[in-house]
Amino acid sequence: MPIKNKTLGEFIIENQSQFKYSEGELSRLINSIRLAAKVVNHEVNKAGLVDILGQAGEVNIQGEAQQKLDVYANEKFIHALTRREIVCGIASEEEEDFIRIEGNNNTNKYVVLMDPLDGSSNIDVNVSVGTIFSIYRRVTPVGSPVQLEDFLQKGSEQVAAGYIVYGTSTMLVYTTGHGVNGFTLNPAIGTFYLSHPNLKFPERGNIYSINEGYYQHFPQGVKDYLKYCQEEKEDRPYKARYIGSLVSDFHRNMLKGGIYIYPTSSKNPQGKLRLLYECNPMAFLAEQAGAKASDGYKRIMAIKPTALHQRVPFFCGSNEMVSDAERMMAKYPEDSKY
Ligand code: P6P
Repeated sequence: MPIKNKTLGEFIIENQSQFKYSEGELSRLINSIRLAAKVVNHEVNKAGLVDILGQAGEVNIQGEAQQKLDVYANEKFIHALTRREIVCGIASEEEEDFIRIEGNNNTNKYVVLMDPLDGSSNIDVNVSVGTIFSIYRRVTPVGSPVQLEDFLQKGSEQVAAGYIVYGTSTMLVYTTGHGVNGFTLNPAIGTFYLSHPNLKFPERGNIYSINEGYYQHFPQGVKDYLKYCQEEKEDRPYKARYIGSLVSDFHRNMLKGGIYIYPTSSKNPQGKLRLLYECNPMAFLAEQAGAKASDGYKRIMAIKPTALHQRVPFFCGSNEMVSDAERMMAKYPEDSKY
């Protein structure tokens, strides 16, 4: 008889045998992310009191230095990941270079890449934000200091990935390569409960998410796709929904069906989103939920990274919708200007 309202902890233990490496390690990894998520969630939820508590850089009424929330989130996730003797290196959107964790004689086997607080500019206007994480096994010899190549692995090599969305409720959604499951935090007791088992993107939806303010700067293939979305046909026009927070747009599109696009433009010649800690983890989740993620031409998780903070164009969501967009992009050479 399945446990009613299974907790994240029970779910991890129940499923850790699926994890092809040492069973306990994944549990400790996900548990450290769970802990940091609760700490950050508490701070994000009181951000609205910042005028009382003090702006970033000031001293708040408790006499503590008020930090920018993305700096705060970065520190909390690094601390939680460092304590558990499993991670040998961390790369973060907030850190120029990767961080070596050399405890345990460099015998820790995992690297974590993260965007600790994506969409943080939404905080000031009380709109949801998220944390995105991506987990790999190191490829350099255990026992030696972690190297850049441990981080520059294709997305297809990820062993786990997920996000926390700090929205009307706080959810942790993750995959270890055996489907996608969503857990909702009960803030009263600080416990995540399995609320969305085995999440799947609908094959097609009627929502498209893109910043149309840059329309004039988009490649012609994107302009063609937007016109396709907006024309009067049997299932169109689609609805435009763009929150300005990748995690929130992705989460809604996964539940309802939809496509998220952040293309190249004359303003962002490589696109805006980062391959390693935004696109790859969201692409892993998308594929595990039966959907698709590409740069408009090729699978995101097949791209060989060349730099920690490299950017790529990102088309992600319901299979048939991403395929429609790719069909229009294919009419123009990949390096065609806007
Ligand atoms: P723009 C947030 O900064 C982010 O990385 C994503 O979460 C979001 O979808 C996108 O950038 C918003 O960017 O240029 O539309 O404001």
